[in-house]
Amino acid sequence: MNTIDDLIARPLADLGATDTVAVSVRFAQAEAAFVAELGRASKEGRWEDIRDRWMRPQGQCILDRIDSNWVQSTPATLRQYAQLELQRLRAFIGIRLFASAPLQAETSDSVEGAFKNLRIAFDKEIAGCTDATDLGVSSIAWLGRTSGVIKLVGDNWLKPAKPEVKRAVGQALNELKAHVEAALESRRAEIESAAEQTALAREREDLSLPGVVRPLGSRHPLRQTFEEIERIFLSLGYTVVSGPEMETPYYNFEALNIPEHHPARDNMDTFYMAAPLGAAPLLLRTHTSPMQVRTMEKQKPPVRIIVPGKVYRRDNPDATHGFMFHQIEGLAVDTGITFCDFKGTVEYFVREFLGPKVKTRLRPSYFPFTEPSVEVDATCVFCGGKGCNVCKQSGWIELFGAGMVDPAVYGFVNYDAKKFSGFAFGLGVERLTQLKYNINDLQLYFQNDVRFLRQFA
Ligand code: 2NL
Repeated sequence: MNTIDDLIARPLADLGATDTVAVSVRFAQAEAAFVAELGRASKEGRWEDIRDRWMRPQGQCILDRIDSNWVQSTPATLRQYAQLELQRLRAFIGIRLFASAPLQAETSDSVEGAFKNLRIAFDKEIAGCTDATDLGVSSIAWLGRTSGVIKLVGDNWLKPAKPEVKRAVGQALNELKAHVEAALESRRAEIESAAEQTALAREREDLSLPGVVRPLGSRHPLRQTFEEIERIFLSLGYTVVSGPEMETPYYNFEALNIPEHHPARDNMDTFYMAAPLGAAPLLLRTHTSPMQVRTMEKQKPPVRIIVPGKVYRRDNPDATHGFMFHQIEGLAVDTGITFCDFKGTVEYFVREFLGPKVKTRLRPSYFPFTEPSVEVDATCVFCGGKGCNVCKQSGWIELFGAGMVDPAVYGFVNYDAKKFSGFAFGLGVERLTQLKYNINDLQLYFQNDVRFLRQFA
């Protein structure tokens, strides 16, 4: 059985030198043991036994044994704390024994004296309360329904009081109870407002402190190029559209005049998704052209769109290759669009993008979806056309591919190829960014190294 004697036998030193909570728990156990013993003993009218056991014989009563076995044997760091706990326990027990002893009062004056003692003890206790927890403990100690001091006084003083003093005892008890309640309440208010004051002081903003600098970050160079190119084509009346990165072979190849086994598929080897048996396979788009086809399916000319986005081709990464890159493709279809409109648009774009001094030239090329097809070159932005390492001494730099839309493509989207004509182009965003900023390694775009990225802030 875990009696108070067992408890006392175990020194606090076992607890570890820093644990005040463990010390408090021990004292709370002792207090609970006392309350239980007193409750049992009072019913049998044996309160004196309890008093003798807990307080009387010097050095042998429980409180003195707690002092020597717990407090004195406790490491120095905890001793002061344990001493306070013991002091509290002594007061607690003293008051309860006092309230349990029959009232030795023949006159109302002596009744007053007895109650005054309780009141002094209470006032002292409540003055020592510094927080809501302390107050809660005191509130239960005094007002607790089963073993609070007020209840003990009611049982032990009021109930057995002689008729001559009963009225005075009742009145004094009511006054004490009212005092206890009011004092607890006002002390609670005091503690709360003090806590609020401290919190306010702590939380007050000091407007003279320097602000917190939050790094803003910057747009990725590729994003900057996207936005620059979009701005140029928006100013020409184009609309920006985007679409899925997962496509069907029909939109990525067939509708663009690239049938199966066409050699143009060779350099567009790409990533196919596993499809359920019998279902059409899906692939990662190799260019953003599928979205132009989708737009033409939905919309009759005039069409003026650019389609920015990610595209994928199976490739081994190095300074000039990656398995993913960014494209902006453009498409203009209307009645009477000629190669001349195409040239004018290309020149306007290149001058807006690289500056007014840059000249352009067109070289014949091949794409399955355009006829004729061209490569657009610009005079080298690094040497002004004189010849340097970047342009391999030619004075020209290849910018992008383009051409007049092959009439075969119109067949797939139900456009009348006799009525409508147009041009299309495909810009590599990495390449154009590289030219503008003289970046020599494609992989730098995707490594997220802030030393690289900060240069474009
Ligand atoms: C390049 C060249 C090009 C197109 C893309 C296109 C789209 C449709 C119809 C006709 Cl729907 N053409 N796109 C045309 C010429 C060139 O891209 O070097 N891309 C990185």
